[in-house]
Formats: sequence, C-alpha cells, structure tokens
Amino acid sequence: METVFEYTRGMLPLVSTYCPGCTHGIAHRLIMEVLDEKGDLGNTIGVAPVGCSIIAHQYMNVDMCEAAHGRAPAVATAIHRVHPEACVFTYQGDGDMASIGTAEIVHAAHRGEKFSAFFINNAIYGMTGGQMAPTSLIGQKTTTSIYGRSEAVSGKPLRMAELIATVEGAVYVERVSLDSPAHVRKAKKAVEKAFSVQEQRLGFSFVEMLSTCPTNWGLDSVASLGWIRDNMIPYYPLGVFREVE
Ligand SMILES: Cc1ncc(C[n+]2csc(CCOP(=O)(O)OP(=O)(O)O)c2C)c(N)n1
Repeated sequence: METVFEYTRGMLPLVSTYCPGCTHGIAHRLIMEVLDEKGDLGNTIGVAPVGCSIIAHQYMNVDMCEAAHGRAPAVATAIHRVHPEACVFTYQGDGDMASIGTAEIVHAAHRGEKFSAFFINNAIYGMTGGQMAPTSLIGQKTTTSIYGRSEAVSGKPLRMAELIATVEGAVYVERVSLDSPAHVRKAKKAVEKAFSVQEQRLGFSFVEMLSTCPTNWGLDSVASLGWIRDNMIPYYPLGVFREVE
C-alpha cells in the first residue's frame, strides 16, 4: 500500500491545545517536518519565548529552551555560539518580536548570527487576550484599540521582513502565508531554505509566516484564513526580500 501521509516524528503525538483554526500548529509542523526530513531532529535546539507558543517545547520533538519575552534571539545567539555545530532556531510571535523584542532581532541580524528566525505574525497579542500589536492593521479592532487601530495614534503597522531585509547581516529573508494549501507548500520551501542557509553557515535567515488568531479576531477558522488573504497579504506582500548568494 502506498503511504500518502505520515505524522512527522518531529511532532510529539499529543492533542493540540491551540484554539481551533489557529495556524501555530501548521507552523510547528512545517518546521519539524523539515528537520525530520533533513535528519536533524537530534541536532536541533529551538528557542520559544512567551506567547501562545510558549508551550512549543511540549510539541516539538527537539531540544528546546524558553526565553524571556522578546529575548529569543539573544538566547539563540548564545546557544549557537556555544554549539556552532547545532541547528538553532527561534520561534516568535509579533507581540514578542515586533514590540518588546525589536532590538534583539535587529541586532541578531546585524551581527549576522547564524541561526534561523521564524516569525509568526498574527497581527495581535494572542496569549494575553487580543491586545494591539505593532503589526495590527489600520482599523483592526483589538482589546486596546476598540474603535480600530488609528494611524494618528499608533502609526502604520510594522513590516518586519522588509525591516530585517535592510540589515546587512541578514542573508535570507522571506514572507510566506499559512492561509491555503498552496501557500503552506511555499512556506515549507522557505523553511527548507532557511535551514539550508544555516547549514552552509552563510548567515542569518528569517521567515515571516502570516498566521491566524481566530479567537482574538472574533472569526471562525475558515473566515480567519480569508482575513489573511483579504486584509493581511495586501499590506504584507509575500515573497523573498533578501537573498545574498
Ligand atoms: C516582560 C513581559 N511583558 C509582558 C508579558 C506578557 N505577555 C505574554 S505573551 C505576550 C504577547 C504575545 O503575543 P505574540 O508574541 O504576538 O504571540 P501570540 O500569543 O499571538 O502567538 C505578552 C505581552 C510577559 N510575559 N513578559
């Protein structure tokens, strides 16, 4: 019989505690599937700071380390410098990376740290109850922007992939989306590329994944995928923003 699907050994066989329709699970699986296919599960150390994915270590079948809010790039820097032969990645939300941790990620890229950063942009603070993030869209209603994000008060949403792409130490920067099967397949290619850049010791690699937060967006699973397509992708275009050969 032909095997058409196998549960990756990269994910432990547990019931997910993420909300229905949340794409953290897809992001987890893509990263772990790639590591499994590369035979790197035993040689990988991941760093997940606070945010909904604080429990990533429960699901990901690799060594994992927690970090304080926004500080995963500093922790990953230390780990990779102590274990230069290991595959090291960070997994950060937008509240984490684009707000309290902005300096950390910019300077990790600036120093050309040779780990891979995965940025899960769901345009909101998920874990803490749906507050506005720097990536929330203009007009987006959150618990701290109840009439919708206003440009006059909060500025325009921060585009992290474009920002990191301006940093000389970054070698590969791409934005992908988890809203459709075709985009998920592309996202997997981006994860593969990020790890291959790291494997070749070329420098810092960064993949932003547009992601859902149905609970805090107040939408069901299917509508959330549509919200990425209709609202996020027009503001956060997909593609490669930097690739240094
Ligand atoms: C120093 C510090 N400040 C604030 C918090 C509270 N806090 C926990 S997670 C979080 C934001 C999470 O949002 P995001 O990074 O976008 O991840 P998501 O939960 O949406 O996946 C905040 C503000 C904290 N844990 N530590």
